Amino acid sequence: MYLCEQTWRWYGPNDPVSLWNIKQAGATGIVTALHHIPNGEEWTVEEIRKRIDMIEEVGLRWSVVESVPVHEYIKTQTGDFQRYIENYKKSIRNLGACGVNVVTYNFMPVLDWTRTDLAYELPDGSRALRFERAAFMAWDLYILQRPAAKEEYSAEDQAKAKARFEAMTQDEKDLLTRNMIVGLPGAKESFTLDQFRAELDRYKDIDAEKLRSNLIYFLKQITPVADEAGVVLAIHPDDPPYSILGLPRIMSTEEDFNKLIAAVPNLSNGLCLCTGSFGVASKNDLAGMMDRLGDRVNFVHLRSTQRDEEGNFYEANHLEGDVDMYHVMKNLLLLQQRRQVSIPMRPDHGHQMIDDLKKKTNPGYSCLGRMRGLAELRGLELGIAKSLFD
Ligand code: CS2
Ligand code: MN
Repeated sequence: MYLCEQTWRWYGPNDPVSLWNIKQAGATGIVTALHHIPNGEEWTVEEIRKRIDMIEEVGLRWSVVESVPVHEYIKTQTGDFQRYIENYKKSIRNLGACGVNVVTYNFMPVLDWTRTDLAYELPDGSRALRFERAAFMAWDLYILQRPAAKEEYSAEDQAKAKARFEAMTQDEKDLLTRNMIVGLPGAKESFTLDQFRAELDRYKDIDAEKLRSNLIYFLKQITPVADEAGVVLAIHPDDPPYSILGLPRIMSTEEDFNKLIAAVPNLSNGLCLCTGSFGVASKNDLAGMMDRLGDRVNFVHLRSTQRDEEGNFYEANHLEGDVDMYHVMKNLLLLQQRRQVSIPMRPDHGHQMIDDLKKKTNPGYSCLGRMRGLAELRGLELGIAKSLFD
């Protein structure tokens, strides 16, 4: 019987959650990146080996890279992007040579995941990441002051944003800006407002079709190298799964992913099925995607979100919220039996809770909330597995 490989994201030696903590949480695989290497530069065999040694010293294994970041020049095809693609190829070859075989990446312009609140208090006193649409629009219209924003929001939305903005204190505005743009662990960059405007500006002539063709160009170059190096890729979906700040988004639905496969059929062209990201759009049928896209699912992020009619959402407990985790897990289990492999899975984010409330933790990546998530998920998986196959 094939069960998931239980993995855990670790930000490297500076992560307040240590490798021993992770071992005690019961994960066996590590998901990490060489965050100290500047975005776009080659990951050398030497640096990769150092990291492997650290991980293996406590009896864990480096299962998945998350992420080898894709430089903005590659996404926009500007500057010396071809050099960055060559570096990306080298990093993939080096990872493959060292036996690290799954590489996650995303192709979201400028920002990785976007939230307005990184410490939203839930009724049980734990804290979650949240996207509040009115605060987001208020930031876009009145703090960032993006010129096109006015044409993109309805009069009703603009009124909501205005009221929300006027009710904010200066401290709240500053915090909102920090949450939006100053960079999250694992995110690529941190910006000032002006730098951020300049980053957005790079995309003024890039619509979704152009961005998609840039991604396809990138994949056409990278996948043959990955195929040869024994590495599989896993593109992470957009979070949230729709366009924000006028930026194009091209990995928000099942159809988006199918287009990539049609354009670049190489076997290494795969998906990171992140239920929390895709799940924000109610039209995404997550359990069905697990089944239909299964042959290309190389990595799985399990978490849930709770949406409302206003377009807000917060990250719910792993087995609660809108994601139908039971059917997602059931199909993941069936998929693993069909393919005869264990697929790496990690609890993607968790609430800040219990003693972690007193600690400085990486937003979404404190220990105890993820430990709760992983424990629930492995129990769910084992329960389904035993009832199906025992
Ligand atoms: C992650 C993403 O924390 C998260 O939600 O799933 O930040 C993910 O690491 C990147 O998008 C992958 O490149
Ligand atoms: Mn994810």
